[in-house]
Amino acid sequence: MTRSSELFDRAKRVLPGGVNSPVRAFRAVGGTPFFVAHAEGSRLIDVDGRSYIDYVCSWGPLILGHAHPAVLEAVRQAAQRGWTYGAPCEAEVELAEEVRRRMPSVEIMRFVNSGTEATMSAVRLARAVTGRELIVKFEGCYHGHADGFLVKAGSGVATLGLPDSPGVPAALASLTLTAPFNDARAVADLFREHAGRIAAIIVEPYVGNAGFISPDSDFHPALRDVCDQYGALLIFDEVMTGFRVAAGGAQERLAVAPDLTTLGKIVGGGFPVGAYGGRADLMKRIAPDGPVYQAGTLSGNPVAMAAGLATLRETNRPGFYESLEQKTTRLLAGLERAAQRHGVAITAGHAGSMWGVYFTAGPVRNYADAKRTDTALFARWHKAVLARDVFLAPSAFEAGFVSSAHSDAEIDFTIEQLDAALAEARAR
Ligand code: KE4
Repeated sequence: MTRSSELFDRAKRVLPGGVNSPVRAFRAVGGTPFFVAHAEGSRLIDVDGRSYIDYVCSWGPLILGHAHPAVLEAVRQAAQRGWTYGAPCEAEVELAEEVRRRMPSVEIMRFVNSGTEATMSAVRLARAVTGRELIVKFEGCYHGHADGFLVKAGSGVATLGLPDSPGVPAALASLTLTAPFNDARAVADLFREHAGRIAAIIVEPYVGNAGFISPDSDFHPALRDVCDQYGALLIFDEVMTGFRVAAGGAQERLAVAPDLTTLGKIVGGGFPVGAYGGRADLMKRIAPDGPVYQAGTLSGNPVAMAAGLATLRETNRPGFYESLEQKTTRLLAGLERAAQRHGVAITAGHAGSMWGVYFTAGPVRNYADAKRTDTALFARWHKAVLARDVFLAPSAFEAGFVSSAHSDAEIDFTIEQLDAALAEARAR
C-alpha cells in the first residue's frame, strides 16, 4: 500500500472521487493518482518519494516550472505586506498594464479568480452590449464549468464521456449553439439561421481541451468576418493560450484581434487569477462604470498579482519563447521518430510550448476526429510512461506543456521513455 493510495482512500471519504477537479482522478487512464509532496522546477515529487518530469504544469499556469525563485520571492515580499486588502493596490494596475502591453486588444480588463469566472463574465458582457442571448461555442472546447458552457464541452467533460452535465437547465443550454471547430461554413449557417440573435462566438484559438487542435489558417479570419457581418462579438478564450503560444498569446500568433479576451493560468503564475478584457467601449459597460455587474472578494489580491507579474516579467527575457518552442519541437520530433519505428500512427501538434498527441494517422481537425482516435492505446501508453517517471496529462483530451525549467537533458530522457513506453503499450 503506497502512501498515495492510502491518501486516495482517505480523500474519497471527503472529496468527490477523491479530487478537487475531475480530470485528476485518472479515470480515463486507470490506476491511482499519485499525491504530491512537493514540486520544484520541472519535477513533481510524490508522497512516496518518486520524482516525475511534469508535462502537465498544473494544466498550463507554470510556464516557468514549479516554485520558480523569482515568483517565490515576489510572493513572499507581497505576503509580508498582507495578502488581500479589499481595496485597490498598485500591483493590480501594474499587472493590467503588462497584459495590455502584451495584448493591445485588451485595452481595459478586470481581474477575477479563475478562467471560469473570466469566460462567464465576458459572455454576460457580450449579451448586455448586443442585447442578444445566443452564444456560439465549438464542440470539444472547454471554457470552464459555468452552466452555459457545459454543452458538448471538452476537457474533463470529454474525458469522462459525460453527456454534458445534469443540473444545467435545458432553457439555458438551448442558448448555446455549437459547431465543429475549423468549420466556418457551419458557423455562417448558424448566423444565417439565428440572424440578429447571436451575441458572441467564444473560441479556444488553439484547442487545448480536446487534445491539441490547430486552426486552419482561414478559420479565425472567417470568425472575425462573420462577427463583423452580423454585429456579434468575437471572444478569444486565451485562458490556456494566453502568454503560452506567444508573448502576446494566440491573437499575436494568428494576427486576429478579438473584441474580448479571457485569460487565466499563466496570468496568475499558478495563483488563482483569471481576467477578461478588450475594447474600452465594451469594458466601460462593466460596473461600476456601467450597469453590467461582476464582482469578487479576492479579485486582484496583491499576492496573486505579484505572482502573475513576476511570471510575465520572466517570460519577457530575450529568446524565452523561441527556446521553449525549440524544446517542444524536439520533444515531438523524437516521439514521431519513435512512433514511426514502432509502426504506430500518431498525429502530433504544437503551438509554442503547448502540444498534443493523438493515436491516429490524422488529420485531427475537430472534436469528432479526436474522439475517433485510439484512446485505449493512449491510456496504456500513459500508464507505461508514468511508470518511467514522466507525467503526461491523464487524458487524450488534454494538452501538454513544456516549461523553461525542462532541461535539454530531460527532453532527451523523456523521448527515450516515450519511445520505450510506446513499444510496451503497442505490444499489450
Ligand atoms: P478554470 O476555471 O479551471 O481556472 O479555467 C477554465 C478554463 C477556461 N478556458 C480554457 C481554455 C481552459 O482550458 C480552462 C481550464 N482548463 C482545464 C484544463 N484543460 C483546467 C484543468 C481542470 O479542470 O482541472
